Formats: sequence, structure tokens, C-alpha cells
Amino acid sequence: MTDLKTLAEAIIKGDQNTAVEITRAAIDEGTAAESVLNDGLIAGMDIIGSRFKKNEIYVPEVLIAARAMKMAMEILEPELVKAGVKPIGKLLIGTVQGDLHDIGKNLVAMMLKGAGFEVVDLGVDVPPEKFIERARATDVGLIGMSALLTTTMVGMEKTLEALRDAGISAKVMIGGAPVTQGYADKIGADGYATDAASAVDVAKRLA
Ligand code: B1M
Repeated sequence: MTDLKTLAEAIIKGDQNTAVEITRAAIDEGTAAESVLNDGLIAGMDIIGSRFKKNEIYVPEVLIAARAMKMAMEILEPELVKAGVKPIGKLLIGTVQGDLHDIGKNLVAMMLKGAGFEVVDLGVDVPPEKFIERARATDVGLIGMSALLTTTMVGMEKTLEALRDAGISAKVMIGGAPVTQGYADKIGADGYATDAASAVDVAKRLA
């Protein structure tokens, strides 16, 4: 019987071949897809998140772990669908208009996927209209905005206002190097996170 701790360890090490192999073996043995997800993949990403928060590991290790998780998820996803496992929440995320930085945003998206969220990624340079249009089309409960420039950060307020004017009531969380809790409070965002691991905690609270 496959030990899902070894799957978590493969994710932590970013060993995508082993992660894929163990995921496949667990499914073939009839292990419940939800258990492979929670006790293997998410368990591994949880540890990555907490080590990242404590500065015990850095961005490259997180990206490597997330890549291993992504490969294993490609095998697991059809099984989750068959088993009717629901994501814990659905989130739309993008880097605001005028801003092309996406490394942090991608990290946040990966960690949220790792935590069991369905993530719709709008990419970079996302105008308010696109946030509105996709929020309507996907009926998300949570919207995430990222900005890395002091000049584009102001676009968060504009986007938030546009979302509210359009009658979209999804909770909004923001983050990015120049963003602060004070700024989030000022513009009326529902949540703010300093890093990708904290973003998972905030998203879980808001979802
Ligand atoms: Co740019 N850049 N850049 N850049 N760049 C910065 C941000 C800068 C601080 C560098 C500097 O001057 N020291 C500076 C901004 C200054 C400011 O406004 N205060 C800057 C500048 C000025 C520029 C240009 C204007 C340069 C130019 O062309 N003259 C230009 C702007 C382009 C544009 O966006 N329109 C530009 C371009 C670029 C590149 C394209 C070359 C490249 C981006 C590549 C890419 O993203 N695909 C780039 C890079 C790489 C950087 C630095 C070096 C690194 C950013 C990064 O990826 N950090 C950066 C300097 C630095 O930070 N040392 C810099 C790693 C990443 C994991 O962290 O994105 O902070 P971060 O994400 C964290 C948290 O912030 C948080 O979680 C993440 C993970 O822990 N977080 C969230 C992020 N989003 C979140 C959302 C959430 C919650 C948490 O909820 C939804």
C-alpha cells in the first residue's frame, strides 16, 4: 500500500518524477483521490508554505515544489472529478493594469491550488473591465489582485471600486511588495497577505 507521506516528501523535495509515480500507484491501488490530495499533495505544500513563511526556504524551492504538485495534479484531477470532490473555494487572480510582474502572483496562485482552491488566473496587466467580466463569467467568491509597482498599486483601488459599482460582491484580497495592511484597509479590501503562505490563510478565512 502506498504511503502518502512519501508523496508529501516528494512534493517537499520538488521531485516531480517520484510525485507522479506515487500518485499513479496510489490511484491504481484504489486509494481515494481526496486522500491522495489531502494527505499527500496538500500535506507537502503545507510544509513548503510554513517553511517559506519562516524563511527556511526561498522562492526557487517553492516554485520547484509547486511544479511537482502541478504534474501530480494532472494525473489526480480526473479522479477528483470522478469522485465529485469539490474545491474549497474558487478564486480569480491577476496582476493589475499596467503591471507585468507575475512571479509573486503565480506563487500565490500555486499555493492556493495546493491548498485546494480552484484558481482562475487572468495573468498580468489586467484592466478592471476584465476582472469584472471574468468575475461574472466564473461566479467566483474571491478575487485576488497583485501589484509590484507603487504606480500600479493605485489600480487596485480603481479595480475594487469598479467591481463594487458593477455589483460584484465577491471578497477581494490584495498583495504585492508595495502593498500594506493599511493600504488594504484604506481602499476597503477584505483581505491582505504579505506572502504566498499567508495568502492561503487569508483566502481560507474569506472563503
Ligand atoms: Co521590476 N521592479 N520592474 N521587473 N522587479 C521591482 C518590483 C522593483 C522594486 C525593483 C527596484 O527598483 N528595486 C521596482 C518597483 C519600484 C516601485 O514601484 N516601488 C521595479 C521596477 C521599477 C520595474 C520597471 C518599471 C523597470 C523599468 O522598466 N524601468 C518595470 C515595470 C514593468 C511593468 O510591470 N510595467 C519592471 C520590470 C520587471 C521585469 C519584467 C524585468 C521583472 C518581472 C518578471 C516577472 O514577474 N515575470 C522584474 C522583476 C523580476 C523585479 C524584482 C527584481 C523581483 C520581483 C519578484 O518577482 N519578486 C523586483 C525587485 C525586488 O523585489 N527585489 C522588481 C519575488 C516575488 C516572489 O515576490 O512579487 O513580492 P513578490 O510576491 C510575494 C509577495 O509580495 C506576495 O506573495 C508573493 C510571494 O511571497 N504577493 C501577494 C504578491 N502578490 C500577492 C497577492 C496576494 C497576496 C500576496 O493576494 C492576492
